[in-house]
Amino acid sequence: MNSDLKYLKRALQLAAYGLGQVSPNPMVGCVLVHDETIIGEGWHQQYGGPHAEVQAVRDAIGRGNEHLLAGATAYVTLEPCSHYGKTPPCADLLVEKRLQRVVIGQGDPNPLVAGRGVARLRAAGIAVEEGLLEEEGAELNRRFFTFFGQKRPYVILKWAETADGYLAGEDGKPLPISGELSGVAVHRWRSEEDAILVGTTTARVDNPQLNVRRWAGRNPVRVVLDRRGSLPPSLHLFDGRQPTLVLGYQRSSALDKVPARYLDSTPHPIAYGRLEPGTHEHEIDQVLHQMYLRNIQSVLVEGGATILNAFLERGLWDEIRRCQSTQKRGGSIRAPLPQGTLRAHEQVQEDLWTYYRKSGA
Ligand code: AOF
Ligand code: ZN
Repeated sequence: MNSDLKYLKRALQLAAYGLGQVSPNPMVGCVLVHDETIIGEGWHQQYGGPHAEVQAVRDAIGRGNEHLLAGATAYVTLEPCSHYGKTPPCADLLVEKRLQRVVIGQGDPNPLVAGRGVARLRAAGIAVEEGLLEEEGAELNRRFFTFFGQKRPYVILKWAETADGYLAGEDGKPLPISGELSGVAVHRWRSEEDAILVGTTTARVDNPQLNVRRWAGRNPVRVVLDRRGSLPPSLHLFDGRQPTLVLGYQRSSALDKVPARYLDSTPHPIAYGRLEPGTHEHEIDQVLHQMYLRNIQSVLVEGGATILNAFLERGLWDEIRRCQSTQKRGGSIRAPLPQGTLRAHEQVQEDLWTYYRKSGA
């Protein structure tokens, strides 16, 4: 393997440590190399925290390698930023430390940066090579690229079905389908996405909390579709413990009963997003757009059948995670038919998980 690729792959490995910690920022890694030796490395560890390049420079300094930065090569998985955001521009830092060469995995689609980071480096006389690790980077940051490329969050559909293909029992009540370890995996997945979405029936019948309890990680934004604003205020969803977005054609009457301190306040606001009746826009497009407007880059759709099928019919989804138990239980609500390209099977205790990607993706 050529050594540029070798160091970029190392940087990508570091970037991946940011999963579940950095969104809506991308996962980014950086490796600094002098004379075929790594003198410092780092990754973007936390949303709002220092970027990968800053971490790597600090690491080099901490190791007593500051004098080696001038003339070194920086390997960064994403184009170094050029804007004053939560932190000053990384491109400026690389210029200031007099790096000689910068090798970049792929460009940054964020309009605040796109191309400007590279232009700034070149203007300072730094040799820049771009686009050496696009495919792997696009896979790692698929949420971030979908958000900027398609102007909607990345959509993961998740459901658990019985061996005979049901989502819910005869009475419409949830069935205990997946086992202990599958439950832990689902909580880990919740911590990896910006939002979880459920439909009205699931909210009413299951009364879910939609938080991360069985894994140490961030809570996602809860999003609930409440078309006619009919959900009762007693639901966990309205407890103000987590940011919550209620989407409907009518403002939910539950919102009038929610204590004022929860409504559009920090840290845990409950917000209402209006869906417009009678527009040509499909409901699912509107649901995703409301999330896009709030900078939500990914969403785990946890049911029920109506909303899962709506996403499938509209073709607006990116991944499916389907859990099949070994037990037949009979039921009333049939599980959706998965589509797309089968990527992997995973046996988790008694459960078989199957992962699909949209064909062509
Ligand atoms: C980099 N290195 O490690 C990351 C970058 O609000 P801020 O200041 O954190 O900026 C966020 C934007 O910066 C984000 O949308 C993306 O364009 C870029 N992320 N850039 O040079 C990094 N995480
Ligand atoms: Zn930066």
